[in-house]
Amino acid sequence: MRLDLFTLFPEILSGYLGQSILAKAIERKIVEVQLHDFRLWTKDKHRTVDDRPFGGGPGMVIKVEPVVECVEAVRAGLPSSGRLILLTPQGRRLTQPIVEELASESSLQLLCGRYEGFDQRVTEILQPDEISIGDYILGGGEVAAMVLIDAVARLVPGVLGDERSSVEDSFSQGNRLLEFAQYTRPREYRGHTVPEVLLNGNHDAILKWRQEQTLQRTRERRADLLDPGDDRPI
Ligand code: 9D3
Repeated sequence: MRLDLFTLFPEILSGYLGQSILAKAIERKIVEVQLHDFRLWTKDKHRTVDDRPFGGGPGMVIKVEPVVECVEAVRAGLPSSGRLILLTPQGRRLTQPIVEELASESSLQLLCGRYEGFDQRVTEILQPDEISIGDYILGGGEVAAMVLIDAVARLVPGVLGDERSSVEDSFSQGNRLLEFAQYTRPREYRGHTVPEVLLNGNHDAILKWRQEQTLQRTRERRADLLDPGDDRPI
C-alpha cells in the first residue's frame, strides 16, 4: 500500500511513522509512505499558507492554491491514483467497515487540515472523501490521519506479525460485539480470582462463558452496537 500524507506539520506524522508497527512494514516495503508539506508549494516569498476569512470571523483559513497544486502534482505522479481523503470534523464518521474498505485500496492520499480548515474550493476541486474520526474537536487533522493509518495498516497483509489477530477483531466483518474479559497468572491477586471456568480446561464451557460475557458486556456498555443498521452513538 502506498500512502501520501499532505500536511503543514510533517514532523507530527514522521515521529509516529518511525515508531509504530508501520515502521517495520515500511522497512519491509509492505507500506510506502511519503510526506508532503504544502507550504513548499507556495510561491510568495513569505510562504503564506493561510489567510483571513472572507466575511470576517476568528482564525485563519488554509489557502486553496498550494493545497490543490501540491495534491494534483503528487497524484499525477502515482501509478494509480487510489483514494483521496480529507480529514475533517465535517466528514462521515470512521467505522471498521470503512477501515476495511480503505485497506483494500492500493493507494491512499490523506489531507490534514489546521486552523479553521481549508478554503471550500479545495473540496470543490479535489472532491475528496471527507472523514471524521469522531464527535470531538481536535487541534488538526494529523492525529486523525494517524488514527486512520493505524486502523488501516493493521489490515494490510503482512503488517501485523500475527495474521490471525485482525480477522478475529471484535469489530471486523460485521461483528460488532465487545470482547470478553481476559486473565493470566496469577490465579489470585489481592483476593481477585480468575473465573473457575477458565481454569478447568473444558473448552466447550469456556467458549460458552466467553460468548455470554461478550453479549452481556455489549448489552451493558454499548447497547447501540446491538441495534442493527445503526452505527451512531446514542
Ligand atoms: C473549534 C474550531 N471549529 C469551529 C470554527 C472548526 C474546526 C476546525 C478544525 C474544528 C476542528 C478542527 C481540527 N480538526 C480536524 O482537522 C479533524 C477532526 C476533528 O477535530 N475531530 C474529529 N475528526 C477530525 S478529522 C480532522
